[in-house]
Amino acid sequence: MVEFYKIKCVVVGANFVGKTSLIRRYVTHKFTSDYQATIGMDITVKDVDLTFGLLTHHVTISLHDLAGQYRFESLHKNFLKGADAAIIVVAQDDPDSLYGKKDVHSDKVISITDWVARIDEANEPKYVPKILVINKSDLPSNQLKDTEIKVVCEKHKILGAYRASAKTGENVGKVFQTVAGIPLVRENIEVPPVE
Ligand SMILES: Nc1nc2c(ncn2[C@@H]2O[C@H](COP(=O)(O)OP(=O)(O)O)[C@@H](O)[C@H]2O)c(=O)[nH]1
Ligand SMILES: [Mg+2]
Repeated sequence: MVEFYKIKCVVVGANFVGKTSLIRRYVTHKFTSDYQATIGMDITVKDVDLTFGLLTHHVTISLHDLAGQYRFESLHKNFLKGADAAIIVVAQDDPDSLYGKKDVHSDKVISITDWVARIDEANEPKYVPKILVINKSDLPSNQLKDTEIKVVCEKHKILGAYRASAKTGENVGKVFQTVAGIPLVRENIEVPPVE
């Protein structure tokens, strides 16, 4: 028995944290170190099969990759609208990607708190499940401790947080498998009638 689901998943986070690389790693199993800033947005469609024993669920995820730059902020609301899931990406060697900052080029780095607020605002009253990815786990410099990540996730009701690397592929599959599971849970939850 196969059930089909289609979801929109937005991938957000500061510039240079590895959003495009994570998507590319998951979809093409490749990593390139040439840096290509995303202009506007890219949409990549990926089919994922989730099998629970005898049952297989076929989930089509359209991954929407947004340029993180402040100057594209006017695009954000339309981009975020209709999201069924969100992947928020930070880089372990860049605490600003978690906490936000104004940088030297007066290009604002949006904090996770702000991303969560924007995602929720664009989709209210619908709740959008969110996964945090702490990317670049292959780098020796880790400036984000588990304890501080957990504090942020609890505050924002984030569903899962994975340390991952687009470079080595560590945990990348798990991130997208978790996303693929989101529509299954949402559609199948039923509130029992009050007796
Ligand atoms: N070491 C390391 N570098 C990465 C990783 N992911 C991305 N990068 C590099 O970080 C830079 C920005 O990546 P990109 O995917 O374009 O970031 P985006 O701006 O968030 O889409 C590029 O030079 C990538 O090669 C990773 O997991 N480990
Ligand atoms: Mg990009």
